[in-house]
Amino acid sequence: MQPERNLLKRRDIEALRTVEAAFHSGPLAELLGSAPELERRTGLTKDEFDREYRAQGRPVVLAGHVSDWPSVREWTFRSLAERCADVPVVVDSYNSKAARKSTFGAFVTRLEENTDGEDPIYLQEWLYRSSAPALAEDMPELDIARYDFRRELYGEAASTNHQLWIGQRGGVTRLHQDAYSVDVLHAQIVGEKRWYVMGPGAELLPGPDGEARLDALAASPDTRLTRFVLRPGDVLYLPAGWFHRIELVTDSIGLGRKALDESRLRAHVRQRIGELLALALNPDELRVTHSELFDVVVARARSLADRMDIDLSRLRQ
Ligand SMILES: O=C(O)CCC(=O)C(=O)O
Repeated sequence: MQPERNLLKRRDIEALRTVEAAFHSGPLAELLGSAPELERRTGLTKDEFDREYRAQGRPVVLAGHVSDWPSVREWTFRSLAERCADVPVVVDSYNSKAARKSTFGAFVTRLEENTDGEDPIYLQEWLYRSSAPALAEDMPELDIARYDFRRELYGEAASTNHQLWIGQRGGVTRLHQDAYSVDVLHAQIVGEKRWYVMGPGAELLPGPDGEARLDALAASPDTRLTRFVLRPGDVLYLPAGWFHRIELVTDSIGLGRKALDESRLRAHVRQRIGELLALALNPDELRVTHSELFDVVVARARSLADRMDIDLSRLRQ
């Protein structure tokens, strides 16, 4: 496999650290203060959304789009802990050193006790439908996401394999593009999150001395940096390929709902099959290219197989 030159696309720890540091000092960090807000629209109909945003690949925040969801009106950390006390979860799964197994109840108790602002804890990409499916009733299907072509590919159950992101003020999800060419539709349920977003053409390349050219990233029109805060009831639409980094402004619960545009079907299938084959045949390479996220990739594959009733244990025979 060719090594990826764009540091924004690499998932090894060195590249992740370089990119994360760029948000704290240097040319990119300086640009953050003057970055424009993403457009916010209220009361958009599905047709307007399709025409003005999806068809044109333009990101947008649909302000208050799901304010009437039961989850947005009723959920608290405590009420969820009571409903899912014994459900197994992996906390801080995006950080290979901090990742650990817990129960959802113990995770919330730890979050409530961890009040000194140090090392905020974050339950990232919880594929809750496999272990706590009843929660889905409080997050009805999004009208604007009906185009999700994964229904045709995998069936209803697998295509609704959404993720909850539940964490503590100060928690961060580092900059990434979503895998498998899917669009991001992220619904904010409890609390507030600040998003930093860059266009799919953003590039951070090494210069002749091997150092990352942060000045070129900050100066390029392809970077298209915006920042904005999502509040309860808001839904973010981010077309496939857009980079995003998230900071929790308060303790926060969000729902990551992905959708595959039919026009990206070929890229989606290529990436999914490529990843499954790499997992089955060459996991060592994936461990290197995805050193921080290897277990997350395995969890995604397991969860998809589970939702499709595929018994992966046969693979090992
Ligand atoms: O909320 C977060 O921390 C990350 C969410 C995300 O990356 C997504 O929904 O695609």
